[in-house]
Parts: sequence; structure tokens; C-alpha cells
Amino acid sequence: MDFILYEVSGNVATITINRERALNALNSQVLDELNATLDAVDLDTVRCLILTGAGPKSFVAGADIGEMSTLTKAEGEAFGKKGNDVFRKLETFPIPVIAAINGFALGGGCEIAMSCDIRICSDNAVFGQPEVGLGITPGFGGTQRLARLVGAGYAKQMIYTARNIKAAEAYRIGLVNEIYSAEVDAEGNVVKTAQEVMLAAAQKMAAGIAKNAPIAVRNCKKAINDGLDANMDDAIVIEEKLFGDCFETEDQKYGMAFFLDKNKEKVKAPFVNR
Ligand code: CO8
Repeated sequence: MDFILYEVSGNVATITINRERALNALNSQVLDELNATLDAVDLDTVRCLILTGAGPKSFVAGADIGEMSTLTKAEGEAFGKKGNDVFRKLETFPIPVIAAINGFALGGGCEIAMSCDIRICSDNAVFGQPEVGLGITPGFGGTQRLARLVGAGYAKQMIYTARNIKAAEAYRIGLVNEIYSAEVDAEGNVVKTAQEVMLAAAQKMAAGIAKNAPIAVRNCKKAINDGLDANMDDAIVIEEKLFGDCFETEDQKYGMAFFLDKNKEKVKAPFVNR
């Protein structure tokens, strides 16, 4: 892999888009490598993924404008499909994915973040869908996911104006869940950068998710995702099936037996993912 780093620590894996000299812009090779990386995740071990970008400046500064600049209509559509297929794989990935956004999240960068389950960012993050300023529409799901996440009004404003927004505004409209700033000592020296603080928070959140019953967590993701696309009557049935699916698993039996056990000295064992 030239442009993707993959690290596993305990039950948490981190995928880093590593094309720093182009601010981690997504070209075809990055998309292919990301696709292959997702296919290779060992779901017996990994229970939560973190997606981030290399360097302190940019998460992903969009699709690669150089590569797109000479595309024909058919090639443009094919490039859009390539991105959409990978992003949809991320969105429907069986385990939760946290986007740890360390700077620019523009165009395809904002779109890939929106394909993740949870978004947190450092205070230098900048979000935007600048495509109409380049003569195209958002093409990796931006028109669809942004409207679903922040409502049609804000989505249309961001997309039509092509105006970038800072972390505080992204937080206000619900595009990110949390913003992290640098840790400074009493003299004002930076002890940890905002990026380091945010990545530590992402690891902590991921570890917190990973210690819960994995089959239940996966079923929650599927219930929320599938239910959002259904009417309430069908959505409730989706939940019922995924709720029922958890019963008779070893983790359900153990989790409930642990609660019911009145022995005060008991220590909770890790869930076994069965
Ligand atoms: N594509 C290719 N290269 C990029 C991109 C990009 N999206 N963004 C940055 N780079 C490169 C620059 O060309 C530059 O390279 P070099 O050093 O070789 O000149 C390097 O990264 C550093 O960038 P800058 O010098 O511009 O850094 P600045 O700090 O001055 O500016 C910005 C940072 C503001 C992020 C600026 O780089 C910028 O505006 N980048 C483009 C952002 C953008 O418009 N993104 C949206 C692209 S369109 C898109 O994502 C559509 C997705 C759907 C596609 C559907 C396909 C059909």
C-alpha cells in the first residue's frame, strides 16, 4: 500500500489516508487501497475502526482535482461510482467507524467523513462542499448524506454557496459530535496538539465501543442504518429482528447472567463475539 496505513491495537483498528503532500486527496489508487484495506479487516478481532488523515493539516482535501480535470462524462460517472462504492462499503461496514477529522474535510473529504458512523474533529477542521465552484456537483454522496445529516436547508446552503465552514459551525449544525483543542500547560506551552488530543479521544471512544457485546453493537448499526431508510412500521420490524437475533448468543447469556448474579466480588469478563 502506498497511501494507506493500517494499525491494530487491541480490538481497535486505525486506517490513515497517507498522501500528505496532496493533503490526502482521493485519487483512484487511494480509493482502491482503501477498498482493499476494508476487505482485509479481520472482523473476528477488530470491533471498531478509526479513519483519519496523515499530517496535522488535512483529513482529506477532496477527490483529486488533477485526476478529475480531464475526465469525460462516462469517466466522471465511473469515478463517482468508484468513490460511492467504497464509501457505501464504509457506511454499511459491519462494525462502527469513527472519523477523526484533523483539518480539511472538503468535497470528497466531507463526504467520506459523512459515510462514517461518528465524526469528531480537531479545532482546525474545515468542512465544505466546494464542488460547484469547480463546475461539478458533489459526487461521492454529498448531496444525499449532508441533507440527511444536517437537514436540507443547511445542506443546500453549504452546497450552493460552496462556502467552507469551521469546526464550531460544523458542531452547531450537527455535522460533528465533538471538537478537541490542544492541551496547554500553565505557561501556555502546548503539551498535546489538538490532533493528538482528538486521536486519543477517538481511541478512547473506540475502546469503549469495542468492550461492548460485538454482535449487539453490529446489530445496532444495522438497525439504525436500515431503519433510517424505512417508514416507521417497517423500521420497527427491522429492530425487532435484529433485537431477536441477539438472543441465544453467548454474549447475551453472559451479559444478562452477570447482571443477575448477586455476588459483589464478580469481575466482568470480556465479551467473546459469539
Ligand atoms: N486534489 C488534488 N490535489 C490537491 C487537492 C485536491 N483536492 N487539494 C490539495 N491538493 C494539493 C495541492 O495541489 C498542492 O499540491 P502541490 O504542492 O503539488 O502544488 C498540495 O495539495 C497542497 O495544497 P495547497 O498548496 O493548495 O495548500 P493550501 O494550504 O494553500 O490550501 C486547501 C489548502 C484550501 C485545502 C486547498 O488545497 C484547496 O482548496 N484544495 C482543494 C479543495 C477542494 O476543492 N476539494 C474538493 C475537490 S472536488 C471533490 O472532492 C468532489 C468529490 C466527488 C467526485 C466525484 C467524481 C466524479
